[in-house]
Amino acid sequence: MSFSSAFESAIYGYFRRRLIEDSDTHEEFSKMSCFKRFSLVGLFLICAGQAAVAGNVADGIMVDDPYVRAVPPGQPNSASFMGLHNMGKEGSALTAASSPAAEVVELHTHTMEEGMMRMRKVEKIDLPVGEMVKLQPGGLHLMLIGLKQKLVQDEKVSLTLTFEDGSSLQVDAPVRKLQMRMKQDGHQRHMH
Ligand SMILES: [Cu+2]
Repeated sequence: MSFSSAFESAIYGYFRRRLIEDSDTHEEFSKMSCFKRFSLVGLFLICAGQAAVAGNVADGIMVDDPYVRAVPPGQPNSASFMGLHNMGKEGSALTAASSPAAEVVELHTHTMEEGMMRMRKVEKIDLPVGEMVKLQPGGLHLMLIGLKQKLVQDEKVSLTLTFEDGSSLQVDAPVRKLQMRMKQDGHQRHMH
């Protein structure tokens, strides 16, 4: 039995009891119960519909090609990249991330300061509705600080992404060697 039919029979049962108690005529009962049943079931469906539309941010986020950069053993930090496609109804933002593989995961971006690329922590990464935001080397990334395990190539690292509304999403990101060559006179540690 579906929820709505259970709901309907509960309402029907209520009005049957009313009929017995009030000794109304059968005709009056039928008219009233039909009308009330219709409006109450209708109200229930409207509420259910709104809940489905509102949903939560995590349900509308599609994660594209997540990965974690492989780093030599002993290196304390790494970074993770992915595309975040907001397919929901409203704009939102990524506000936090965590992983069992690192002490802390921060949201970072890169900025050019005095001709040098530097990375900087950001409070959130905006996710405009309908857009794909790319976390990629040299740009936005998730910074894995204080690695707690070896990052073995092709093994998966679990990441939890938390959005502005508090909803969260779990992502399994494989460890991959970075193909890009961005090493320049000693600044390579800023490059992810
Ligand atoms: Cu960083």
